[in-house]
Formats: sequence, C-alpha cells, structure tokens
Amino acid sequence: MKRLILGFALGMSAATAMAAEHTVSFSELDVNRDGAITRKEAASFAALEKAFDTADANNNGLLDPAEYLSTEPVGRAPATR
Ligand SMILES: [Ca+2]
Ligand SMILES: [Ca+2]
Repeated sequence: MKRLILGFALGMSAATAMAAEHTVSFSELDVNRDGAITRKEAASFAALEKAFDTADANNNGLLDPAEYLSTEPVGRAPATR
C-alpha cells in the first residue's frame, strides 16, 4: 500500500516536471499579446492545435496561460511554417 502511494506521488511529480517543459512558451504562441491563445495562434504548433479542445477547459475557444500550462507536453518542437 505504501509503495502504491509512493508510486503515485512519483508519477505526479514527473507529470509536473514534464508540464514545465513546454518548448514553445505561452508568449511565443500568443502572437498578438492579448493574453490568450486562439485556435489560429495554436495552429502554428501542430501538436497544440490537436490538443486545443482538451486544453480549453472552459470551452471559450481561447487558451489562457493556466490552460496552456495544464496541457500535456505535446511536442518537442514547433511545427515548421
Ligand atoms: Ca492572442
Ligand atoms: Ca479557455
């Protein structure tokens, strides 16, 4: 039982560490600096575009910084344009 809890805790901290490893920062994606990433802005990062609906927790069509940071690390590099 203790081992299970420890495993869970380790898993959680690994997920947290990975979430901090976004290779594209929020400000890079927020092209017009209005504090939110639109679907159009997310389109420059293919993996994020795919995860957009999942990441948009309140379904307003925008990713705020908290929503962006809550996404899984979905890619290592931005899509080439
Ligand atoms: Ca924006
Ligand atoms: Ca949102």
